[in-house]
Amino acid sequence: MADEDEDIVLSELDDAELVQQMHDDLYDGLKEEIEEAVNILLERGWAPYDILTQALVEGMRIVGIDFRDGILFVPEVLLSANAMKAGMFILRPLLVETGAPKVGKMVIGTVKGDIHDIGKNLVGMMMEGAGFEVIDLGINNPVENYLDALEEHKPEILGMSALLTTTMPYMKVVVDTMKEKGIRDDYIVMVGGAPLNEEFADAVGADAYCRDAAVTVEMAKELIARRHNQLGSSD
Ligand code: B1M
Repeated sequence: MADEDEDIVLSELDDAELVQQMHDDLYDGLKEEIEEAVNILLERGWAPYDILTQALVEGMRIVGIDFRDGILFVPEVLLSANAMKAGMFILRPLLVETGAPKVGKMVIGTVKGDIHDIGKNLVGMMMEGAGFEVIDLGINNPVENYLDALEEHKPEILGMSALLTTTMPYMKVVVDTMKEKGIRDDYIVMVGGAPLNEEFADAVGADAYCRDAAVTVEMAKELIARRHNQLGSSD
């Protein structure tokens, strides 16, 4: 693909061609091209969220299919992930920019054994954009990290991310430990990640399964409002 791409001037492509080219460039792990294209779309008046979903997330979805099918391997996917992160880095301040008062606090981290963080980062960005304060614990978190952060930051919400079928059961370890310590009901527990579903979230004792970042924001607002109403009526 590189040879054909040498002569392509990104700024000369129309929007649809540029988005298509971004999918290709993400696939090829071309960080600088992704940065340039994100800036071009911003200059053309695209909303940051549309660039994120239509160009970056969709591009990563395509990468995921070929990774699954053994066409792409870890080193190549790492380059794609780096290119995606570079695009997200440009969009981040635009997505999190909000004059709104803080509506709540969330601690979020990827569970032990799992180093996938693109989806979690995106959730964090969207939550910040919606007025939440977000404490990001990063990747590969054992239960102690979550518990320490809950004690230190006293958030309303604990968010956990897992992208592997082998790591998602760890969410139950965290929830069960919270139950043992008698603190489970002090928090709203929200979980997400590509292999999860509603049934799994119920099984591990979470309050909500979040299919994507936008759903996470809506769900967080709803659950916090519900909690405030419950606390209000029990006074
Ligand atoms: Co990985 N990987 N990977 N990988 N990787 C998957 C997950 C996989 C499905 C690919 C495949 O086979 N099709 C597969 C898992 C299969 C399975 O478990 N059944 C897989 C595998 C096997 C592996 C390795 C084991 C490969 C190996 O080493 N042989 C290895 C594991 C490493 C480890 O964690 N211990 C590995 C490594 C990697 C890279 C390092 C190369 C890279 C990660 C880079 C990084 O994150 N910094 C990588 C990537 C990029 C992927 C895919 C291609 C893309 C993931 C992604 O970023 N998606 C992925 C394929 C796929 O998911 N289809 C794959 C884009 C992102 C925006 O979506 O993360 O789903 P997502 O997040 C969404 C929602 O899920 C939700 O909102 C997000 C935004 O809308 N969400 C939450 C996520 N977390 C949430 C938390 C919340 C709420 C919502 O809290 C409230």
